[in-house]
Amino acid sequence: MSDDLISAMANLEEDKAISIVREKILSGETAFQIVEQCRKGVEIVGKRYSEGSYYLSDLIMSEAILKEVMDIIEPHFPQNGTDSNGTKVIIGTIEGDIHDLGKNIVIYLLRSSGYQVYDLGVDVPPEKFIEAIKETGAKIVGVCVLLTFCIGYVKKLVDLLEETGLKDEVTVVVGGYPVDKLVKEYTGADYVSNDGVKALDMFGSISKEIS
Ligand code: B12
Repeated sequence: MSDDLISAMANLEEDKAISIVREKILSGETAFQIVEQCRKGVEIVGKRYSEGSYYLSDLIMSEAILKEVMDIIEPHFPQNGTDSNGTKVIIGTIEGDIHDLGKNIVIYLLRSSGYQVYDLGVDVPPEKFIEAIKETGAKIVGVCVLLTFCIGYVKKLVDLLEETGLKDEVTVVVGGYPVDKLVKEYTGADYVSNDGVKALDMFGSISKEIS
């Protein structure tokens, strides 16, 4: 994987990043490959921020560049529409957290594969997920979390699902940068993923299982 886009994103070189993205599309790189390189670039932005060499304004800048890139590459994602049976999915970023770029990518991928997605937005309290499950009858719940101190709210959501007797009715998939096996164990979620493209296959298997 070439590093030019990763470093342009990491160094917040907006014009350079955009022109590299356009070149990559022309040379046949897929939208998936481009997203992954951008994700790696903003991961470096995050590292520099936590080390103190970047500021909040730099995080905001990385968001702006990533949004521009998404506008360019969105039409280049494949439109599958085949393996989902129109399965309903509820998705939202958990309470306390407003990061939504990754969630929006996942929503885009799901919709272009034929899923019926209900986007609850950001900073969503566990209770609101429960209401939405009852209203829509969705059997898959996607939860996005990037802030580690919000992972407790994901656990609260899974606990609430247990309490309301809905846990066996739905499959909970948690996604986001810090998500790993430990988060799965701690929260009681069914699946975790920090890669939106791989998550699409996961949604495909879940959809087949429940239909
Ligand atoms: C951009 C950014 C912001 C933007 C967010 C803009 C937006 N609309 O989302 C802004 C500037 C607003 C922001 C604010 C803050 N941020 Co911020 N931010 C980032 C940054 C640099 C990139 C995040 C991103 O968009 N990545 C790109 C996307 C594509 O990747 P992704 O989210 O991982 O998504 C992929 C997968 O995870 C997966 N996925 C994502 N969601 C889902 C959901 C499901 C269901 C599935 C299956 C898969 C899936 O698919 C995606 C595609 O592969 C990260 C650094 C990092 N390493 O992530 C810090 C980071 C997340 N932020 C951080 C912090 C601290 C903050 C602030 C607290 C800063 C502050 N002092 O105010 C605030 C918090 C605001 C809040 N209450 O949420 C920390 C969190 C540290 C921690 N341990 O919790 C990070 C890690 C930076 C750091 N290293 O310190 N941030």
